[in-house]
Amino acid sequence: MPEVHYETQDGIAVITVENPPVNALGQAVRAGLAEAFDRFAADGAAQVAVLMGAGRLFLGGADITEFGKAPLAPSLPDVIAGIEASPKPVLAAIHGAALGGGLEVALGCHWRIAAPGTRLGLPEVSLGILPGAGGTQRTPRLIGLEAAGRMIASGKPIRAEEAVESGLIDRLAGGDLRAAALAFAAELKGEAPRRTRDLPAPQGDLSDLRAATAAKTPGQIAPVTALDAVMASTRLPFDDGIAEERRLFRHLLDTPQRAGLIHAFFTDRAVAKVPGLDAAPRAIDHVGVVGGGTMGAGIATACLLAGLRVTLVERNAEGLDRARATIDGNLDTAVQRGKLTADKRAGLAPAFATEMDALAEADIAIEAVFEAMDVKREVFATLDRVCKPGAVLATNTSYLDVNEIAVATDRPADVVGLHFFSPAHVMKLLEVVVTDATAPDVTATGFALAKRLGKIAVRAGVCDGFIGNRILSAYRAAADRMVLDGASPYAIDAAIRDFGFPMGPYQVSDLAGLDIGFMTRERLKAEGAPQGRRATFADALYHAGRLGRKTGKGYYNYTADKRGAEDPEVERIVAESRTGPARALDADEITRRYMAAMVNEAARVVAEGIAARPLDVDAVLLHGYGFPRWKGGPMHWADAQGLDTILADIERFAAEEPDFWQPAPLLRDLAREGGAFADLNRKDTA
Ligand code: 3H9
Repeated sequence: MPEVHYETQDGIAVITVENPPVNALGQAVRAGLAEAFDRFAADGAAQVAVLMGAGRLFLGGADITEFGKAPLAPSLPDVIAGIEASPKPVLAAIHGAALGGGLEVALGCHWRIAAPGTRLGLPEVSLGILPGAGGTQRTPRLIGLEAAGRMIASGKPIRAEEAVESGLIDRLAGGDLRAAALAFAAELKGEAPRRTRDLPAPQGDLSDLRAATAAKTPGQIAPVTALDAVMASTRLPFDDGIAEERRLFRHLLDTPQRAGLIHAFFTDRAVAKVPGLDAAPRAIDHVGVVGGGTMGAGIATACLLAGLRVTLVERNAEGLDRARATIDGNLDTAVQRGKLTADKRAGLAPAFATEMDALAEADIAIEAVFEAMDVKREVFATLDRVCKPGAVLATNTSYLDVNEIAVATDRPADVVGLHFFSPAHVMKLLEVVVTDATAPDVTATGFALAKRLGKIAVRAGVCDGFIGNRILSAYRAAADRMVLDGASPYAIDAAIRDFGFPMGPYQVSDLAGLDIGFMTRERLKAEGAPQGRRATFADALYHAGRLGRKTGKGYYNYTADKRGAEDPEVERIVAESRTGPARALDADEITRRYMAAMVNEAARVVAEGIAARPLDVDAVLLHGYGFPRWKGGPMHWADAQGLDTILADIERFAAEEPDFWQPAPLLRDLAREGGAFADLNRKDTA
């Protein structure tokens, strides 16, 4: 049960919020705070109050699980107004983090002291809302309009060291925070409260920041609306500014973007809780990487950045030189981007070897060699021979059958797929591909490694493409069909960007290289996979040497414009590859087809157990494929549209091309029962 403790010491009331894990400001905490400050007002023995958080941080903000439900009194703005109105001084003593409503509580206190390294921030826009408990009015009064605007529109926390310079906090605590706070409070005895609301209204204008924010966060409502609330502080008296903030906050609370972003927040945390998996991970300290191409070097970089010991094996000295150069480049870029200090960078390097025996003591070996089954099987047979008992043997394949790779060893229970996304030291997603034989503690080790690397791991079953690439190939096939039917690739890219993806599918092709898609089509043909209508225009571009960015031309022409210009030559090649008359498809129709294909295949992936829950699909598309976070992922988005709407679309498309557009049974059943994908998340995580 959440508790707000009250104790007095030497004329100082110490009020401590204890609501693990993050001291969220749910109804019980708000009521407890109001009661504690009433008690302080009436307590003749207490001249000053110190407000603290128990556990690892001060206050983590409003209780996000209450959003979307009926509001419960007392409201956070009222509780904060009560604290600020206290006739006796109140000091916030902050450690760990003060976020969102947590920082707003601190701003309602009269003074603030923080432990070094504490993070202070107003991250509400990342949840689709704005600081709704006075943050947009008090922050600019304390630190100025521009600094407050930047902090609120970005949602990024700042460190206490920076906060003390800007005036957001008054002091850094040396040593023990409680002792430092009590000493500060003793100085404040008899002082008149210093209320943020009484500071002069800030002056200035945020039009430039608003324009820059709108350009940086296209499609999102919260960041610019938050700036509108901050601007209100310049023209309205404090109480009217608070009322305006409240109005805008309530408006955002009701938007689908808020629902999508909060779904994404909880999804990021829920994916690690794999239903039925409770094994402890194996210890990982020493990582072996086999293969030093872009992928292997990226994996090695990610492990080095996480402080792991790395040994990288390549076939020969040239291979090692290439790997070394790539890793050096990755680390140098990390320094340039401020992600790594030059000092730390100097100590980071893998051990290099040309013999697999060098992996004898590795706790995990991650293979990232050429994507061919015979090559992989040979590597795994060798790993089986050289690696110590208990080592995890992982493959980074993006589509090959991991079951088949596993049986190249005499220890298939130790084999798992770890599908990194390129660049592996940057991309957040890791698919942990579990075979028929993978031991639970090996799966758990994949998740533990991901956490260590700062990545989001998602459990996936074995199939061609696992979760992400399998769904990608379905929506990409829908896009290709639209091109064959009459849509221009540029119109498709534009519609998909408008939906919120950073790039359309043909821009992605240009980035990846058209040879990749061509090779996949050839492979599937050789494997006898059902072909359907082939993207003949993509073959024609490939044969014309238009392989994408790397050759200067693909779907777009990069020779004059680095961002890529539309090219009439491509329109001609596409038109020539059509077998029937071109028909018009508008942006709405394009988006409907693209999304229906994505959701339909995702439903199959869930029904087959390739993804354990719909939320696992959402996490994969959000972190690996650029799905707009404020739409929550394809399954959340589909629920928000109504599954009956998606089903009706698929049935309409099926009337034209039944081979391709068969409704997934899970989608059809849920739509007919009036159910939602979210119901399956709840059932499996209960
Ligand atoms: C706000 O304040 C609005 C106001 O302006 C206006 C109000 C009127 N509520 O992340 P972790 C759960 S908006 C409920 O793994 P960490 C989380 O789901 C809020 N639950 O820990 C997880 O649950 P589980 C502004 C929350 O140490 C568990 O706590 N605040 C909340 O890696 C542990 O979380 C924010 O946006 C919450 N506010 O990181 C801060 N926060 O164990 C959001 C967490 O069942 N929170 N949970 O999976 C964070 O950024 C991180 O949780 C934090 C700790 C940095 C605090």
